[in-house]
Amino acid sequence: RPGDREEVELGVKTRPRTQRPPMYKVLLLNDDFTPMEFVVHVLERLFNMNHAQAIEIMLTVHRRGLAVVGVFSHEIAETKVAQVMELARRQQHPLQCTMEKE
Ligand code: NFA
Repeated sequence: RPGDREEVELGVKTRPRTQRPPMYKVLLLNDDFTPMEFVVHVLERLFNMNHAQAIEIMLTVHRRGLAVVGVFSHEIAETKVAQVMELARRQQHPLQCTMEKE
């Protein structure tokens, strides 16, 4: 049939599909103003980290500029980002949180 070879080469139609939905990394970004203790609090409260884990990840963000703080479905990742941004906004901290497809 015309088109069969191209479809096979492109992986169109014949490519086996998995059922797994894409996952999203939630990233926390460093800034010069948000207090370290606030970041630790956010990580404990919203990302279920213990105090030692939260300090470790906060310091990674502080030193490297950003870190992945969790990997979630699209809906959960969006909720986490919104919750971080809302907590930061309420305390008037410039902390930024984003998400990115894995
Ligand atoms: N860099 C901030 C400070 O020195 C701390 C911080 C860590 C901010 C992680 C944002 C994210 N107070």
